[in-house]
Amino acid sequence: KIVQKKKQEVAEAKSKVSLTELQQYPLFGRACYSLKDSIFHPTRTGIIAEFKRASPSKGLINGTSSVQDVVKGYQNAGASAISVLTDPDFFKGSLADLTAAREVLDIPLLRKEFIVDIYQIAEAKAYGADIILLIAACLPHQEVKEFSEYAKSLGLNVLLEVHNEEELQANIFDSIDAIGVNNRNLKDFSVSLEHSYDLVNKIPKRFIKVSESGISNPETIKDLKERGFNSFLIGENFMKTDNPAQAIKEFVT
Ligand code: IGP
Repeated sequence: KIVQKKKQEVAEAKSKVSLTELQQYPLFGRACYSLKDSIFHPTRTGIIAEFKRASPSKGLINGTSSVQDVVKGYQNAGASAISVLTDPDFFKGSLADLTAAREVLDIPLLRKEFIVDIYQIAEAKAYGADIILLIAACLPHQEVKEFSEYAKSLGLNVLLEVHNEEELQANIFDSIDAIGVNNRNLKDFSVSLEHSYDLVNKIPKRFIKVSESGISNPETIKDLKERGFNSFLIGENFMKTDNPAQAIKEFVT
């Protein structure tokens, strides 16, 4: 359902700005930061901190914080990367948020989006992203391969999101940098860290391992690290407070 809606959104966007035109945007030519270097950077935490105003499961999470203040705070607290939702309907995000974040960051930036077309990958680059997300549940594996190869050709880092072993095994490609295990079930929104525990040892060694969603205390990170995760994608836990920048600071100290 979401895939059909996104395909329609892409068709509209393409009719306004062609792929060739996107390639002329100033940010399209920039060199991306390496996700791996930032995850393993000695003074950073491995956290990918997310700017998330709303979600389908929670509705409005934070309607007041400014994107630039929040992501700067995340970076100052030692985040290894920043995730910005660009979906307007379910998450109240935009490509303008992505570019605003880019302007104040010097760590990798993820365009968090349901990607169903190459065009959105070019858009990610043109609006300042360093990383794209590909969701295995939304894409046939041939497209995961094709899309990730295209992203690599633009110098982007690729994060593949999986929920189970079948999705993982079907989508192991050289063009993927990181594998994220989503602890949230996209059908009923229930969250369980068991997804991460089950899959971590099935992810081949060369991938950065990311545990995504439902992380709300530092002990969980310690536990996930001991089990082999390198990175932790956290949104709501910070965004639900009045001051997400302060919340991450307290979380990491
Ligand atoms: C963040 P949380 O529970 O910390 O807010 O989760 C992130 O993992 C979540 O926003 C997410 C997501 C997604 C959102 C993971 N995969 C795919 C939209 C689409």
